[in-house]
Amino acid sequence: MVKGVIFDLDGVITDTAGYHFLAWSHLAKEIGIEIDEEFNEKLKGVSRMESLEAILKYGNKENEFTWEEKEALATKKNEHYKELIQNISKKDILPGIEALLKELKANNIKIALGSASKNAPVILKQLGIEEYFDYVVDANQIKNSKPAPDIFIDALKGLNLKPEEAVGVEDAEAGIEAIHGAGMVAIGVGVNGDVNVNSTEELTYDVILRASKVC
Ligand code: B16
Ligand code: MG
Repeated sequence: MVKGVIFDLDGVITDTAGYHFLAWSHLAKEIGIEIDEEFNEKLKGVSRMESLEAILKYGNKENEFTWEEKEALATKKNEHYKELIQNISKKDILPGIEALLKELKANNIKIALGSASKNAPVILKQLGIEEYFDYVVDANQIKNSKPAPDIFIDALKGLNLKPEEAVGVEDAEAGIEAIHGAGMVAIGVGVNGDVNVNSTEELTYDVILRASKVC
């Protein structure tokens, strides 16, 4: 029987991918690189610095910047991103998610957040759903980002659960790999996991129970 669910943030709880894309494409343009939405798919679930490295590689500019310059570029992107997300609120919670969080709570299922975003705590607060979460881990606390399993391993520890007692929910390939690396069953939202849904609207308590039977 499932005792806990570990949720990804961007693309599962709320959709900030569009804001990440706006901020990255603006920065990339400044250094002479054009990125499109198709390329942006590759950045989902990937850490800030690794996203920048991927963009530089895509534009054949991976050897043009020092580490300090790269840090400055990443900070600039994040400042722009923070401006873009400052008006995020309850209306931006993806369909079905708050009802699911309520149902999980009512059934005594523990809930954690495992996000590669250093902005995750601020976003959760803006969405007004922090009280549902028994444990929150993001890239501020964990060195190795997805697809490394570290974030999900830490979330399991935080919930005091074994891998076979929890399921992970992700919208990115890197995240599914991280959930599997932590030894858990993965539910894919628009991405291939062990149990799949097309959108968060389909992510019901029944789907969680179905996934837990795969455990
Ligand atoms: P930040 P998730 C990930 O969040 C995003 O999917 C990814 O596009 C982003 O680059 C990463 O967070 C880092 O975000 O710059 O805010 O630290 O999907 O793991 O919740
Ligand atoms: Mg995501």
